[in-house]
Amino acid sequence: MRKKIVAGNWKMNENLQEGVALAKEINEALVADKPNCDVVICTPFIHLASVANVLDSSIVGLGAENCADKASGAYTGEVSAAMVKSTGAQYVILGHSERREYYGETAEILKEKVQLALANGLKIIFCCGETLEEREAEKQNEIVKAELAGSVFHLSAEEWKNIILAYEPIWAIGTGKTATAEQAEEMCAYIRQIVAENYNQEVADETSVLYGGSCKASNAPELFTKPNIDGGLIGGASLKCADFKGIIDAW
Ligand code: 3PY
Repeated sequence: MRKKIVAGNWKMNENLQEGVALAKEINEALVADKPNCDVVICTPFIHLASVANVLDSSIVGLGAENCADKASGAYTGEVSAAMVKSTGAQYVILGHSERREYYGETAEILKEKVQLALANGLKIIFCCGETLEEREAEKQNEIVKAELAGSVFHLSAEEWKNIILAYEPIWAIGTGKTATAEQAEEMCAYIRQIVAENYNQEVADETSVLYGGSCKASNAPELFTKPNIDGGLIGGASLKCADFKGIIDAW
């Protein structure tokens, strides 16, 4: 059975002390009340090593929000997949629309990042999703398929075991607008279908497909009843322990 996952994406929030305190609070809440799903928190690079020290890794996984498309060398300001791994993190988010839009990350760049993350033993939460204009033009399936084909569909079935997909419609990120549970389910089902076409049905059935984009405790229960939605990638609502726990408790 594929994994149910709730993953937090802190984005560029929380200084080091605040981040460690939040991670401790989440860890304590989940040690006291064990989740029915895998839980991961993805933090800015500077938090990773300190947060790794306060998490019980059997209950809360840890991830970065990005990694470099180069292995090492003269790339001022970059953080490699190997460096991420050395902090104790097990996951990395790649392909978030904010990285694609604000930092020019193309399918080719993401493909390099995917290879390096896998080579360094990281699991990847790979994001895809369409803009409002693309949805209005009914191009959402085409866009999502191209994003996956451009960066991850070349992977072997063995490598694919380390891929978690996250469908994040761009029009629902940070806007307070959520896709309806039906819209989210429709796309997550389509994603599973194209994974089956590219690999096979068994691989597709084992792939966790998350929904992201203004997912919160109030809408998670409905989203999580949908057969093709295996959890959430959570932005703002992962920054408060009670809100994040409310989503985890929806499983
Ligand atoms: C959001 O919920 O806004 C996200 O972008 C999660 O990655």
